[in-house]
Amino acid sequence: MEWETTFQAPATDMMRQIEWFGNYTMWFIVPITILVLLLLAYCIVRFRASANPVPSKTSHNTLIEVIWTVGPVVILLCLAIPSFQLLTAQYTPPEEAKLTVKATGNQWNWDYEYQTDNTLAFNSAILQDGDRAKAGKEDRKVYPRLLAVDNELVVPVNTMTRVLVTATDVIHSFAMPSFGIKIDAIPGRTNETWFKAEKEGLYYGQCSQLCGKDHAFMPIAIRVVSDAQFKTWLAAAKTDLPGANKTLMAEVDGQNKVAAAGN
Ligand SMILES: [Cu+2]
Repeated sequence: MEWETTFQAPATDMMRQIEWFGNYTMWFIVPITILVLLLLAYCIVRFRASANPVPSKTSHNTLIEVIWTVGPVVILLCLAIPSFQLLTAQYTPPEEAKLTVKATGNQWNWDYEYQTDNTLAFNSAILQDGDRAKAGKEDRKVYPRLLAVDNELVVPVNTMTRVLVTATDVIHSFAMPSFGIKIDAIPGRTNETWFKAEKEGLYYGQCSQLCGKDHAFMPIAIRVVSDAQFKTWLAAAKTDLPGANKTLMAEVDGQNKVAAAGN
């Protein structure tokens, strides 16, 4: 959507919590900024040289010193407690993962591997404008330039999904804003994160660690579908990935058209 100024709409409970914390923090930031601005303005006007030619020589005031020490401590505690709770929640999956996928960052695309019986692995790279027609991805609202990819990572809705993240060459970062996840992809090391997407749809993220010339051109696209659609896609994708993707796209687009018609 155009002119968006805040976070993308959350698709996981984790992102909802992050959004809440962001808004909560604003209730501290805005009043403090206004207070400091008003104090500054007052001092500039009230104590300017022409209005106040002989400055006060006061250097200590116990009451004010106690207030400006205790006040910030209380404010920091109010921020720290929910912040640490949120951080803990991000590292504590509420349940065992039902699906594990591995995302490997390369200069400048992603490899995805499904850790299921008969592993499925494929590469996901930015969608070139010349390939749109062939891929059936001509609608730029659904498949935006610089965000759309050739092969999306497909996952089932409402399913605890573990993501193992690593890289082959330099440090990349696997980030999906509407899921509230962002984790570095480091060569020789496996990082782990998780998400549980609550809404079907197509979500976009980008590599979020400067990784060279085409850093801006290695988007991440995750397609969240129903359990049945995922099972069908997974079975078909093992032998024919482009075919499986096309079938899934036709089905999902068909659903959207039905929804748009008001059924
Ligand atoms: Cu990268």
